Amino acid sequence: MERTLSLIKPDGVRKNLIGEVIRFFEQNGLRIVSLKMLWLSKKEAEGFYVVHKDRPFYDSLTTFMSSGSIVALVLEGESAIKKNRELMGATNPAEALKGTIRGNFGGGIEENVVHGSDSKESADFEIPYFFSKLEQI
Ligand code: FUP
Repeated sequence: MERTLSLIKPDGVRKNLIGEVIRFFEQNGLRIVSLKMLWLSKKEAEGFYVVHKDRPFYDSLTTFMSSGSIVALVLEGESAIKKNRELMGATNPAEALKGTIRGNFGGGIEENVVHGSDSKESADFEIPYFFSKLEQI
């Protein structure tokens, strides 16, 4: 069993996709072990995406990620990191397969509805960024 962090981004929340996304995870064998709704400050979004700090899209991405409420989830399942990435689809919704979250609902490379840890190392940084030990049931 593996765990991964998922975020429903501000565009996903604005488009009323919280239930749809959560149901999709559950229907595809990922179990929700932690869940919360919150609104990141610009600083908190910068800390989360610090790995991208030298990229040209960093300022825009972190402004977007702090533009509204998000939902943070810890998902658990066999190969949960890879499985979640498959369910999300490619980063750019224009390249994401239909039937994936980004393929179905993404509005653009920035407004791509969901985030998911891309490796065990990322998950180990990202899960505790949002959830204390007590919240990781
Ligand atoms: P992903 O892991 O699929 O979310 O993609 P990346 O880690 O490569 O990028 C993180 C986020 O930065 C993406 F979700 C969207 C944003 N991004 C841009 O806004 N422009 C780009 O050119 C690439 C990524």
